[in-house]
Amino acid sequence: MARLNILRYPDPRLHTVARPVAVVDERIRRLVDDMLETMYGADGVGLAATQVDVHERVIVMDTSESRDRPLVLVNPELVARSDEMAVAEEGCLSVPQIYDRVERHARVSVRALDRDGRGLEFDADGLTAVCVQHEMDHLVGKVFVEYLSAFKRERIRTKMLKRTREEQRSA
Ligand code: GNR
Ligand code: NI
Repeated sequence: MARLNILRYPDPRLHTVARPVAVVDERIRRLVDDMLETMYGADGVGLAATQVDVHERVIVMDTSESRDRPLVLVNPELVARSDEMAVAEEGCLSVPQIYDRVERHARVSVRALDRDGRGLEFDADGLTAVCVQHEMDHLVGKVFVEYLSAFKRERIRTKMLKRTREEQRSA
């Protein structure tokens, strides 16, 4: 397994639309394992392949307190969404140290393939529902800051560029 580099906003590659996985083979399983190591290593609750510059529909998540319940979603689809919406504070490994409130469906029903290519279906609420929607946005090239006002987004973009520049200077 290996830890992968996570793209950082405003990297234009974060806006790539991922394509469906044709077969869940050894290559996909290796990607999944590397993504899990990367997610756990970065203390994240989720990671989309887009964030590691692989543009295929693969997500890993773990919203458990104990961090021992990995969830692998290949070709995820939302088969139902609640009318009820909920606002929660979100962060993103591609936009470190930025947190803001985003409104999403309170509950979703998810259909996907697992790490072995078997079908799975489940209902999610709370952080899991937030996380599934956040990760599925990444797969269509959308980052959570795009839900914020243009003013906030510009401020975040500037802050991130400045931080990356400073890090390069001190490296
Ligand atoms: O680690 C993460 N935490 C988080 C918190 C609230 C809402 C969404 C998330 S996802 C994020 C990891 C990440 O960037 N996934 O794409
Ligand atoms: Ni994210």
